[in-house]
Amino acid sequence: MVSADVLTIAVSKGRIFKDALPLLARAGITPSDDPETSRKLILETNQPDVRLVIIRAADVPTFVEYGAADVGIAGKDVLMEYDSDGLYEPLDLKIAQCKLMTAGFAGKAASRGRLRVATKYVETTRRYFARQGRQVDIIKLYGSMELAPLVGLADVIVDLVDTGNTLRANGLVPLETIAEISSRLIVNKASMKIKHERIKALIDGISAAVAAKQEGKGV
Ligand code: PRT
Ligand code: MG
Repeated sequence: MVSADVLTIAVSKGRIFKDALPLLARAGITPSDDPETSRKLILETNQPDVRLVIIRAADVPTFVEYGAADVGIAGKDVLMEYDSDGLYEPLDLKIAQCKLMTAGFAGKAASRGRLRVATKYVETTRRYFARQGRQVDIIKLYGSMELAPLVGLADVIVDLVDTGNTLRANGLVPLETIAEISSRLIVNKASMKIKHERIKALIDGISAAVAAKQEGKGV
């Protein structure tokens, strides 16, 4: 449960952690260990009352909604799929940016039957095609989505695309953009009330860091 004196921040290692680190640093928070080399799942920070919990990207909204963490950093792709109104999403961190897209073979005629779509984003994919009134069969995969069209498992995939290199390497092309993705700061609703001052200060600090970085980029 939410502890009254400690602020717990949930974050996944990998690309989100790497990009979030400088933002947290500018907000005054420096972890004591590197999660890429440490096996610790709870990292202390330079602030005695702030700690990080290191979890799988897709688990971040769950930890925050249930109050196991006060705050979290999660990709919009994960939040769309989690689809809960039990969280606040006060800030776009503009990190780990990419697009959620459909992809498949270039110029391939639509198959006669229902389109078969392989993805790990089942709910988001279902909503996207339903909104367009297109009937599809969705095949849930946990990874290596690009393989599905190559071996005849699906006609198209729905996956994240950044440079497009992964698609290209597998002879696929990006087709339709479903959503622009970046990582968001999310906050537990009870924590937002109980720890309002501290969370407000954290949001302001990180928000200033995001703005400074965007200015540095000339955005
Ligand atoms: O790795 P793990 O199974 O633990 O979980 P995860 O794959 O969800 O975590 P991670 O760290 O790989 O991704 C975390 C978050 O990073 C995602 O939820 C997105 O919000 C964000 N992100 C940003 C990306 C990418 N860009 C991205 N390019 N996540 C994944 N990719 C993958 C994509 O799935 C594809 O395989 O990179 C490949 C495409 O990249 P390009 O450059 O070849 O187009
Ligand atoms: Mg991954």
